[in-house]
Amino acid sequence: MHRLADISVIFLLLDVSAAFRDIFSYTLNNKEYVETVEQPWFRVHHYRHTKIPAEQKDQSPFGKHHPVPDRPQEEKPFWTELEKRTFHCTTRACVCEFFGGSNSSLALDQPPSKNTCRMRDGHLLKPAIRKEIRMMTDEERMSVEKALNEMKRDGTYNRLSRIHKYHGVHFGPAFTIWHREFLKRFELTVRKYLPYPHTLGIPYWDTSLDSYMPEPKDSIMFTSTFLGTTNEKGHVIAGPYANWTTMEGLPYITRKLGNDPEGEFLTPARIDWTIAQDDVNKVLAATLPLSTCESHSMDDRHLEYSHDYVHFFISGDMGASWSSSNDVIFIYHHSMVDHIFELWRQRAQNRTARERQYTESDERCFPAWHNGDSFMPFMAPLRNIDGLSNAYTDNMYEFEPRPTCDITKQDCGSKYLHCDVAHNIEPTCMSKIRLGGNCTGFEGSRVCYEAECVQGKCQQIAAPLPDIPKMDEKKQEMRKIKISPFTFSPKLTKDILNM
Ligand SMILES: [Cu+2]
Repeated sequence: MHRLADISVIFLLLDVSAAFRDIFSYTLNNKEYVETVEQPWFRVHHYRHTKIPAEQKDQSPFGKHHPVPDRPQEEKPFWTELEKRTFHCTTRACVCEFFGGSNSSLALDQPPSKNTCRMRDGHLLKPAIRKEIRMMTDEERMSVEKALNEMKRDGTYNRLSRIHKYHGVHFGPAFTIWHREFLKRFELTVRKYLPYPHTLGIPYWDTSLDSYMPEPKDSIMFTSTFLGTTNEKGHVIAGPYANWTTMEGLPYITRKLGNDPEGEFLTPARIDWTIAQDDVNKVLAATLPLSTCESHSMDDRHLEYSHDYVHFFISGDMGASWSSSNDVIFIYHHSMVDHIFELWRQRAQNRTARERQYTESDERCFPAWHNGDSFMPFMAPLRNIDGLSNAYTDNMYEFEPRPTCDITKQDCGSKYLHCDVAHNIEPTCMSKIRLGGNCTGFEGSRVCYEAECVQGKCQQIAAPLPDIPKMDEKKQEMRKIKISPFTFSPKLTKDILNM
């Protein structure tokens, strides 16, 4: 007889306070058994994703393309005439008119050597560089913040955000590429507001750097230096995006960090899982299939689900697709999603496959607007399949690598990041923790930003920390370091798992 036949009850418990640990409880022969499994994927429990009953097709998000506007308002045109002429472009020569530059020919299919656009000041338009937000210099980050604020003030930010509000594509294979194209357009706009010459693109926020600190909401990201702070109602009232108006006419954006029990950041394990996939359907996945769909798995680690969990963690405006683009986090987060998508493309596909491989149309699995040959909602004349073009990252933008560190170079290249050598097999970059934040398990390390980790809390330091040595001095010092400043302790590892 099969062993499981004796089991009267099986249930899965995930103790929310025990991150990265699943607890399975079994009743066998009237006795209780508990199995604890440590896993790298999730730190909170997620309800299983389920298929939509086929008969509910038209009432469900499967069959409804547009999220219901919460407050229909007077509609201004979404795109300007200039944007309509240039925003489909995926070469710099083609998009040149948007920047008021000039080139020898405006033909769409320029070879790379002719993919030029000379700006009025004589500089050539270069591809935008997308950097992890903590890897930018303060000056670079502040210039992007300034550009975004100008866009917010003159209404451009909210005008573009409305395109996502009403036309954003989710729950299926076109999710990644629709957002890729939307971000490309948003980035072109940001670049116009940035002073020339520059190559800055929209930053990406790699939330896996914040994923395994004791309290992710204590990250340096949630201070006025980066994303800003909120009041007790969740309104963003300090930092670069304080008192931003919303598309719905509110005078502030809202975040409720950690309120949604399903919310969590990306984890390195789930990012690597996506990059390791060889089946296109595991990345361009049918994430909300009908019950009649048999060919698609609904693995909780799918990129779109992982992306959802970040929205849920921030909550407030970010918690719903009709309001998420109110918050600048939407842009930074989707830039990271696009980065993961590109890392997968580069690893799993050659140039030809990148432009051709797309999930096969199947109306039992996803609606027609996800099909490869369908127009991208609100971004015609582009079709979904055009979103797979190599031209995006050949011509328009590129990503700087995610921060890393190793045992010989325990430095992630940013004063806002910490190289953790104690809690992982490999040294890993993580975000620094803000003053007053929970740093349990990191005592003795430099995980606190301009503070010291004492008894599990980032506390004000009596004397300022010495200045970060300049590069040459730093290299010399590295040679002197023989042992890690933070010794591995199994007990500390256990503590952090228990938080
Ligand atoms: Cu979206």
